[in-house]
Amino acid sequence: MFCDEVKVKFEAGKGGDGAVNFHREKFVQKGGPDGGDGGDGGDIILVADENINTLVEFLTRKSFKATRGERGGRNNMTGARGEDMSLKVPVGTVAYNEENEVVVDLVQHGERFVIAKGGRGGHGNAHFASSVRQTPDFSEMGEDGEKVEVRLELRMVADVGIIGLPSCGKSTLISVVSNARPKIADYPFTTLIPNLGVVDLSQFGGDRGQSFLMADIPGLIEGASEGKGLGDDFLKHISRSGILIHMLDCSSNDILKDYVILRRELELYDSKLVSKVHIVVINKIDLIGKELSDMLVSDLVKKHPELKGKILAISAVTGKGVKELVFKIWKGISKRSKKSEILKTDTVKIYRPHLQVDPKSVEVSFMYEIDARKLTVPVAGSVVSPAVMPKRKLFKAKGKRLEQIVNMTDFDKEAGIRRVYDVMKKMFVIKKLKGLGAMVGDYVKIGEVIFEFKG
Ligand SMILES: Nc1nc2c(ncn2[C@@H]2O[C@H](COP(=O)(O)OP(=O)(O)OP(=O)(O)O)[C@@H](O)[C@H]2O)c(=O)[nH]1
Ligand SMILES: [Mg+2]
Repeated sequence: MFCDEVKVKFEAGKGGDGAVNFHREKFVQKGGPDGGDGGDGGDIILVADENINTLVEFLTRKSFKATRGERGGRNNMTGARGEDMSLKVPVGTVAYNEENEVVVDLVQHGERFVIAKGGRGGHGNAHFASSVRQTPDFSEMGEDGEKVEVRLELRMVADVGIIGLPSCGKSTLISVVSNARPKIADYPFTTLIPNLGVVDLSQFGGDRGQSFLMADIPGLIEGASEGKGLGDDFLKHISRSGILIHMLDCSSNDILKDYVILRRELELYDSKLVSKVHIVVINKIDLIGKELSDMLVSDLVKKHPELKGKILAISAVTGKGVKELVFKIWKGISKRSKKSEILKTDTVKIYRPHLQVDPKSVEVSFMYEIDARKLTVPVAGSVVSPAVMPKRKLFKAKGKRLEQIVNMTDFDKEAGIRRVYDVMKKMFVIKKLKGLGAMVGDYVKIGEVIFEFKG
């Protein structure tokens, strides 16, 4: 089975919670804090593998979850890391985020990409010990693992792609020049899925180690862009190819028309495809004499002068002209840089918001005024009763690291809340609130939690 597009959910492992523990020994009443950190959650990693050519695995399983990190232990023991989950994908797999931006384009065998990062393990109470806080009785909870929903799309990475009407002999050609063994038959649409083959030039008298990749895709017909035949969606597999073979069947009634159909369908799918280098191959010349085949070539050139020197007449079955074609392709490939077909970093937006903004920066803004008596969510560390001060301003503090700390705080522990206030001070949230005219008792929302401003 073949599949070249699929939507998948990935959830990395949650970090383990930090531990609260105090060192205990005989004759020692209460030792120092020694609660260890939680282990980080496992990552989910995509790995490009040339031995796979389909995304079909992801059709049967559409959501993946990596394991969580373990809780920290006593004696400063860090919890075990969650296990990473590596998933193999074909070379040429592109991941898009929900905004349809390219997250990654995996074009090389063995290339790896962390598609969902595991959550950080929470710090144990040992981490929070300081000269002024000798017995911290709180720890952080583990951070949630990154959750992403992506669309994976396979765009084969082939140096040369063959396009043509059904039954012109595309699969026959790839089967005689490469290691691909597609089905060949005399009815249209024999090929239902793209085939990829390695062409080894040493088999044609070239040097050892010289090779290129060739792709054969299902046949195109007039109206493919409107979904006729098998449609034109398979053209994405030749979109990275630097050279396109346009194959024509010399036994067709009108190869001039066939050529125009191919060009038009390419243009309608993606106008960038028509500007690629292309070689016209007239196939099955064993069925006609040399005279007739020369005539077809000159007819084509007359109509399309730009094709001069770019047409080859071959017979995939008898092998006539095949070697010449292989070297013509090789010459074309060596001239160009392969890298140009990779979705480059300037067009690739790595969807990692925390890499774009300084994680420690915090933005504080006024939201609106609220009635404290009507608040339905609990306020962390509230001291001013709503009855005393019903009307309050609500502010919002936004920042990656700050929100992360709040999310990892256990609010049942007074000391945990105190730590958040310390962090707010360090990150200048208190100062910024003052600057915005906040009064003692006003509220500040961080993530989903509301705090009281204490001045
Ligand atoms: N006489 C002759 N027949 C050929 C030649 N090349 C291919 N054929 C025949 O043409 C028919 C179609 O060949 P395929 O290779 O399956 O054609 P295709 O372009 O892959 O067709 P689709 O996958 O349906 O688009 C088969 O019966 C082949 O044997 C050739 O050079 N000479
Ligand atoms: Mg075929």
